[in-house]
Amino acid sequence: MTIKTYCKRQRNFSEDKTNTSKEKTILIGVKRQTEEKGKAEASLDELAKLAEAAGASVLYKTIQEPRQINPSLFIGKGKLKEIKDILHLQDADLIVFNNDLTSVQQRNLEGELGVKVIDRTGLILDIFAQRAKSKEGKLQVELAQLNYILPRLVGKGDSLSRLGGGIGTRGPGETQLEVDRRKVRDRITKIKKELEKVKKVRRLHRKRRTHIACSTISIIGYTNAGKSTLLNCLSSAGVLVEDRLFATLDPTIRKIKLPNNREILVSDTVGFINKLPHQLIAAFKATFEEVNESDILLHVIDVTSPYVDGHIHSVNNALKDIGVSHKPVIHILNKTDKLKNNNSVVSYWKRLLDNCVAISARTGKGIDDLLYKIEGIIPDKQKMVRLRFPANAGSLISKIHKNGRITRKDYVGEEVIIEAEIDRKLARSLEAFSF
Ligand SMILES: Nc1nc2c(ncn2[C@@H]2O[C@H](COP(=O)(O)OP(=O)(O)OP(=O)(O)O)[C@@H](O)[C@H]2O)c(=O)[nH]1
Ligand SMILES: [Mg+2]
Repeated sequence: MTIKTYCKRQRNFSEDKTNTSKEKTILIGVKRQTEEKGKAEASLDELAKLAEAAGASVLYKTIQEPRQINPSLFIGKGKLKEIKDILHLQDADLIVFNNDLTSVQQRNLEGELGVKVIDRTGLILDIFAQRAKSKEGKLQVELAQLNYILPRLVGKGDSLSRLGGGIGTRGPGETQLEVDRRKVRDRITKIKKELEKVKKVRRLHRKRRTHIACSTISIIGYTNAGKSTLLNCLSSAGVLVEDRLFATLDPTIRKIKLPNNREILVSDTVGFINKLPHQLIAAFKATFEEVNESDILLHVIDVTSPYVDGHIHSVNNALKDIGVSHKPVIHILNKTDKLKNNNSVVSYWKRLLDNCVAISARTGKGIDDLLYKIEGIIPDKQKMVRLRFPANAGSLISKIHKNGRITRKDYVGEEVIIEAEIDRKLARSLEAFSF
């Protein structure tokens, strides 16, 4: 596939969606013999939700269990015929595989079936491309897409280019391929540089936040679990909530007050999903840095889903991938308003998971319990202090202004009395002035 054909495919896909004519889609899952049937079906149901989130309408779903994977087509001849028969009856525009395809398999399948074929990763990248709004989000998605297409840019020069060119490697085909590859690599380098700049700004913001000694927590969890609804419930943030996979791409940060009046920062994050493309995890590293810097993680779980187990497992794996599995976690069993037999499901999960709170982010039930739980766990980085300074200690006073929250400032004779909430470290350095 060349860049031109890739871009054209993406353009066509997006244009179809803006015309509101949904792409009619067939989904194919290939089940390994060791995989449970229920799991493979659940994964295909999830692929259907992903396809819908991308703007497609699903006509047909099928699972194949081959004894051996056919390297050139991925599926067997029998399944290929079944798909051809369906295509004969139904006018589908797109076939989505639940498994990763090589570019050769993708091309061969398109040749055999005469319709566009994409894989799960390509589909998820498309959703992210549609949803990215901020400059950083767009750059991250583009980076992931370029890393996805780079090994897919194939042609006659594919193996020859690795040998360094020379006799037998020249010709218009290879030259175009090399140009394409170079363009992609150049763009990747440029995006990485731009992301580095954005990262610096982020770091500065974060430094300011840590300076003002505010603890931070991140809301994480499987896509559609109710993370943004929870942030809205805690802070009236007005974050977009949708019954769609991957509604949130750009992290939102809001300040909230705990029952003891302490202020903390809470951030919403992009959701996880089973088989989240590694290109996306790599590209969204900067976003996940927020999670890395958090004092606590709030793991939101849609306790009404039939796949709670798998979702928790995927999230825990993703947390390991981004290196934050050592952080304290509060497990939040969400959407309890939907449970008919509330107690048994909730108590089942409470037995299995540590630090559990049952809530409904929609109705607000259980939110107080959650706030008390956060209060009990979050490290106390701040301290209330009472200080007396000589009038000429202006630089120390401005340090408190910058890094803390002053609640009282009085001039008494030649002295200044200050009451403030400041970082414990700063409090220690000012101990000589306390009274
Ligand atoms: N009944 C019920 N529905 C909820 C609750 N919390 C969230 N929802 C619904 O679940 C859907 C997804 O909610 P979001 O808050 O967008 O979920 P999210 O985890 O932010 O999803 P992504 O950003 O896509 O990863 C929406 O339709 C919400 O209205 C709840 O407590 N009860
Ligand atoms: Mg969200």
